[in-house]
Amino acid sequence: MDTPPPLTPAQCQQFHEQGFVIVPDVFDPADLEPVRQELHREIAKKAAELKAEGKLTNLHEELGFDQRLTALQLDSKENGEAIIRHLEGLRGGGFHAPQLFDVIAHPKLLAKVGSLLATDEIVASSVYRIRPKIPHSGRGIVPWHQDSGYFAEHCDTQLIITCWVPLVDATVENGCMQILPRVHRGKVVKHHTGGNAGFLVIHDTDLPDDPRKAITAACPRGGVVFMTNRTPHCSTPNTSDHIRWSIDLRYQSAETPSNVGLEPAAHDAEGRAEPEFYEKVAVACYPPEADFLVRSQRHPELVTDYADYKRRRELYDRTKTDFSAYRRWREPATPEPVGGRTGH
Ligand SMILES: O=C(O)CCC(=O)C(=O)O
Repeated sequence: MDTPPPLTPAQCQQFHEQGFVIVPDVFDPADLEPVRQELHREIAKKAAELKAEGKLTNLHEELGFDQRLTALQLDSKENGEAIIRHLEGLRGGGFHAPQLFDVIAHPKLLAKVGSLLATDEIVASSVYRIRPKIPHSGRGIVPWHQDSGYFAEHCDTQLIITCWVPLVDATVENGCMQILPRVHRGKVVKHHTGGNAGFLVIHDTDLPDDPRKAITAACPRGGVVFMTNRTPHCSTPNTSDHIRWSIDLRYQSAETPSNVGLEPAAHDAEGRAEPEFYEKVAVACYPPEADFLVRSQRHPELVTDYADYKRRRELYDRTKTDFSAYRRWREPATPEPVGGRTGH
């Protein structure tokens, strides 16, 4: 295969000046077909499990990738939520199939990310999310935030790139993102806990600019929205008749603090690792989830393959964590969200 092209100088300039760039043709839509099909298979598998447990009767097998979860959710909100939680990629068993890893480590994407980070030493984060935004359902509506709101404070001034990859054409009707441009060089502003669906939220009055200046980040399937970790963004309701599927992936330079190479030596009965592990892992921008090297000129032998990505993700998953993205923003006496779940 030919070496995939980096971003053009004009695209890099837009990213650095405005805090985002939308590139409509990073992938061929066919490159995303395996992950779409695997997600669809996973929905079928989960639905069959729920049926075997007596929790549903209609599997909605006749419906396609952008419809089936809506029907399952309409029949039972509880079942729909259980399937969404299983797919979204959070700690606790989230989706990490080979087809997803193939997107994370895709040479076409890494070529573009490398041009924004100005390096060939690239670390990917396990802080990725898979978002099936169901029509007319509140759950997928993400309030204003900066991704740094969820990372450890010592990484506020680092560059962590979010690559937002739609698996269907993302439009204003199906609830694509809104992005506030040209303010990403400012600080991480105050976030509050208790936003829609448990997300963090920046109140309009704390936004670094008038939200009416937001741009609508429509993006076709095959395209990618690249953003910085301090770019304020949110997403709007899905008023269409189909599911808005997307994946958001995160990358940083290998020079940026990460937990690459760090692993617990042992666990106690509660899943706690040895104290030295927690001391060392605290340097990472998001200590509870495994980072992994996906591209390296200097150490190609250390680039993570699928088996190691899976092993590291599962190992971190089993390791009890002290880090909570919410602690930084919690008003005194606000309880932690149920299960201490974190998510962008
Ligand atoms: O997909 C969405 O609707 C929101 C995505 C988002 O907030 C993120 O990637 O940080």
